[in-house]
Amino acid sequence: MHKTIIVSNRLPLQVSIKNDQLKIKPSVGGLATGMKSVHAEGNGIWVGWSGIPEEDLDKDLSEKVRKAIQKEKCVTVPLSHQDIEEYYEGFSNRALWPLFHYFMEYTQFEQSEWEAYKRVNEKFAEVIINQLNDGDTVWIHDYQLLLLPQLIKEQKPNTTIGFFLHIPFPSYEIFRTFPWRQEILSGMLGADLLGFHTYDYERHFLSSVKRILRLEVNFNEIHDQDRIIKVDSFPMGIDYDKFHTSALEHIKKPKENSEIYQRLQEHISEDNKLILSIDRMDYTKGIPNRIKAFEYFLDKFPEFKEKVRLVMLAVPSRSNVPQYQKLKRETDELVGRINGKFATVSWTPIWYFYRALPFSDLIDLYISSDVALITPIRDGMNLVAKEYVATRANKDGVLILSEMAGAAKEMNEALLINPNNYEDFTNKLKQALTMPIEEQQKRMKFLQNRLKRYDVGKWAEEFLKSLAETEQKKEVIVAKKLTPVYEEKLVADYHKAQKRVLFLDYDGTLVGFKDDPQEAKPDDLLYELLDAIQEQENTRLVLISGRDKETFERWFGHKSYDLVTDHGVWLFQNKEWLALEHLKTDWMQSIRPILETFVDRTPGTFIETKKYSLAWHYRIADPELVKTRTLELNTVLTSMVANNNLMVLKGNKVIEIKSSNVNKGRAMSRLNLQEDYDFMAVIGDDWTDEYMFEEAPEFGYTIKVGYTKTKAKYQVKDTKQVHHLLSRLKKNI
Ligand code: GDG
Repeated sequence: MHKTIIVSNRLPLQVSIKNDQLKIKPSVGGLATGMKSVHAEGNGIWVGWSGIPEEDLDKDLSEKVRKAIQKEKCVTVPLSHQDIEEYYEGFSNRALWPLFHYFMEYTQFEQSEWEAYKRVNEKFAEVIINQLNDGDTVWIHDYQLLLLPQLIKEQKPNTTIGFFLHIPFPSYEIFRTFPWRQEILSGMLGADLLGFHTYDYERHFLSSVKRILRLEVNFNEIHDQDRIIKVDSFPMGIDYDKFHTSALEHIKKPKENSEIYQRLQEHISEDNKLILSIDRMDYTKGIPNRIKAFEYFLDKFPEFKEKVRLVMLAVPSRSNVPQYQKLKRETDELVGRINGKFATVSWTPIWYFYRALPFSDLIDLYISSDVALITPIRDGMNLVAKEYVATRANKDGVLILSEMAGAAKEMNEALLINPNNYEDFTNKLKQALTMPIEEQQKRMKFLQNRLKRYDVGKWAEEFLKSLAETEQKKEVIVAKKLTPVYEEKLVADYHKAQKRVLFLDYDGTLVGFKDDPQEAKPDDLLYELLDAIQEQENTRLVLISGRDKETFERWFGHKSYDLVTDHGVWLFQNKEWLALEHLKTDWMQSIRPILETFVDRTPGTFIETKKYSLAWHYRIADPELVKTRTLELNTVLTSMVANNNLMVLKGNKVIEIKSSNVNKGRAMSRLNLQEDYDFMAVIGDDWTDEYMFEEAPEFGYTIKVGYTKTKAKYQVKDTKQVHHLLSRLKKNI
């Protein structure tokens, strides 16, 4: 039975050892809840670090921990103190975390930490590969493991791999500053499905893939050689029922022995309002900003003094990292200053807790607060905002939420603010504190319905469903692949045929793409290969290309293969050029100046002037800009091409304008009709070759280079595979 392996930096367990006594408790985080059913299903396992460095365990204890963890269907990745310091606190939290949250000034790029990051990702890969069987699915979580998808894919190409990023993916302008940007992207692309919280993160990721790796992106699919990688957004939800039910229970039967509860009760009355904020103590959460904005609020609207209180829970986090220590000091000082400034004998404006609270206290905080103030500077999603909504049993309460949290994208009924705009901040806080109950309930109802529907279980289910669909896509590609069986048949048919013909496109088929088209000239190996085929009896070799006749004459004029150039205008046979088509070229005078304006406005593009066509090449231009420009060019050209009997052809990173009467398919059928062949192969890589695939007779082998959509019967990966195939045709092997 196939299993799902969940992978995250930390296991969903709290492992502690006191006086050699081992204690294991399941942790209750959002991810653990969401994955609960996936983890519990069949023989599913969870791979991650236990939280205890290897040096802190002797051999016996280490074995005990391993076994106890195994009972929970978990497998630990052993990490040392040095691993944690360099890979987790170092690279993950001092380089990736600040950069991905747009805190560029906090980033530290250390080569040794990058090495540790690679080393630990490899450790994870090793553990996972030991657990993997054919047909298993792996779902990897978060920024500590960005290289892991590729590490697994390389060793186990048939594994279905999903990856979910819990933090934002920054815009290209930020991501491009990252020293190891290429490696990180390639690492992630080992996955078959990449999930993000919001469409914006997905968009930023695709933009970096296009610009940095220069891969083809079709809507939300990335084409990387023989693979299609899907990218999508899946906004993570919460365990709605758990929060909602706990809230109902607490309201019905308050836990009176809770200190928090007692203190909250002292404050609650008709006139007094509680404002709540809960975050990890992290600079992305906007804690100092929030305190300063609260100070501004009390100055601006003094009528709220002694009437409101901000209850601020900051949970200790990453306290070994200097920026977090600085943030803690700053927060302590700010709270002290503001409480000192406003406090009266009976009132302190801010209640500040720097600690983690038990779940039950968390619920008391949620249910007792009139307003939740969730104002991160940057946040992947923010689950606290969702949890507050879920606990509002009477549908009252107001959520103030920063636009910079991923959650804002699906929580429009909250009061959304820009955390840097203090005016907006204070006005919305006043609006929240004075909002009529009917409006509170109306907004809350909408929010609750959505969160209930798309809860964390649904989130996991949707992700896995989409991941399984990538499997079906793979099968479609596999169906057309020129597998060894088809290859054998082709080679055998070729060798037993009496009369054979090969139509080979040039760029992208026999040679790879170069930034400058003139650099793609044939080398000795290619000549030898083509000569060896041509020299065989009863074999006709035709190179058929969109290239101009002058270039092909220079490159192949001394050879005896047939050449078809300019998409089918000219034929070179027996050392002579024959015009297959008679075409007008006067249209070029009006189209060329248009293309020139596009070259001027699109750096990295150029025009190739052929005898019968004009080509606008954009191989090294910015892919996003090119996308807009090609749309624009198409619109500009539409009316002109219709009047002149022209057509616009979109090739591989080129747009070509030429007579609509001419195409490779038409040329091919003209040549072919003259004789009786019993073997035919047509190989090409782009759109212009589709005409040949369409024209080819049923018995012909039509082969597309690359795995994008095609009418060809078979597909091969790249020019290397074409060379391999051709080399098998030159002699019977
Ligand atoms: C990352 C991304 C993304 C907090 N204090 C206590 C406590 N909590 C629980 C909350 C909530 C969780 O911790 C915090 O989740 P967030 O989503 O708010 O933030 P991050 O920890 O930064 O999480 C974030 C998330 O991943 C999921 O993808 O939303 O953007 O940064 O569940 O309830 N729980 C208890 N005591 C506390 O004192 N028991």
